[in-house]
Amino acid sequence: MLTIYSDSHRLQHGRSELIDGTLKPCFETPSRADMVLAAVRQRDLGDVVHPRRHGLEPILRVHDEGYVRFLETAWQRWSEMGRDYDALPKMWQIRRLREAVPEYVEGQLCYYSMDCGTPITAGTWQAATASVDVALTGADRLIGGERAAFALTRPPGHHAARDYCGGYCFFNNAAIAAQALRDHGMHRVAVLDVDYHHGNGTQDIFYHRSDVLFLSIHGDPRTEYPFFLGFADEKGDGEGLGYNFNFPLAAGSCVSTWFFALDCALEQIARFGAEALVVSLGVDTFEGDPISRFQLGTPDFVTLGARLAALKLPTLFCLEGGYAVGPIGDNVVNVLAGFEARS
Ligand code: OKP
Ligand code: ZN
Repeated sequence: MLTIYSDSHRLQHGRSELIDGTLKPCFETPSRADMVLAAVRQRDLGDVVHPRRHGLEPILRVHDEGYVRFLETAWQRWSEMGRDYDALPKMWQIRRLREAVPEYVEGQLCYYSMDCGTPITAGTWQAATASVDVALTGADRLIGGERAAFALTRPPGHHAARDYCGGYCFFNNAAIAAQALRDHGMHRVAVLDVDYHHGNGTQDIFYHRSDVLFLSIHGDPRTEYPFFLGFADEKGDGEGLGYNFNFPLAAGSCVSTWFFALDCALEQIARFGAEALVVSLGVDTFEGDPISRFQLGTPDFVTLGARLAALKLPTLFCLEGGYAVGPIGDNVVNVLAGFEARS
């Protein structure tokens, strides 16, 4: 399988994250992508190519223009004020506060962020746009007739909604790629999110649409991040009613429970008549993940890949989470190798 990769991911390197009451080094690090790339090479998954630039147009197909312009200018405006540290919001536009977009950069940072764990740095814009290009170059391959491609996207994307960042995500790589597939003649596209955390951003983007089916298997938001979305009764709205499926599972759920949910999701994808599949591939479902609580073992990821291959669809994998840095490469490549073995 072809891998698309860009070194620009390295430009996103947040300093710290608030964990258990103290600032700790960010879980979402450049070493994650390095480890995945190393495993791709070591296990001979296939060629590794650089992305082609696609510009802002495909991004603006799913993201709000004000939000995109904010991200483009945020670091410049933030550092002009003499700040040399990561831009993180300290307040949110919660109930009964003004809804207008603030003018000042710090107010905008609060307005366009979902949490305080998604640092904007000097290199964020470059890294995030390169990550989108990685996903779009993968989508190009599918449009060109290839069976599958692996977009080694970092920073990840699935928590980024139409007009906010969060959960280490700025642009929704998988959603932008799914939209590109639609725009290039694929009539029905399914996005399956297997990351431990609910793909609130992707759900937000496609919630009112029937041409893109969204499905997510994740830790129950009653106890897990992102808390405010990802419940089973969210089924889509308007035209999109019946085209959104959430499979929240209790934190600590066992492997067979997880695979049962996967089977339910795959059945819906087949019923939908998808012409292409985008997989938001987070491997933080791994038993050793430091911030998640499912129990998949490294060999289980081979099974996941094989089950996905059984759909017989052109498939684009976009990397999302996975924070057990040592095993992340094997876990990701196991999915891709399991897929290839059954293709
Ligand atoms: C991003 B992705 C843990 C804090 C977790 C945010 C998690 C973002 C996950 N104590 N904070 O879906 O893997
Ligand atoms: Zn996750």
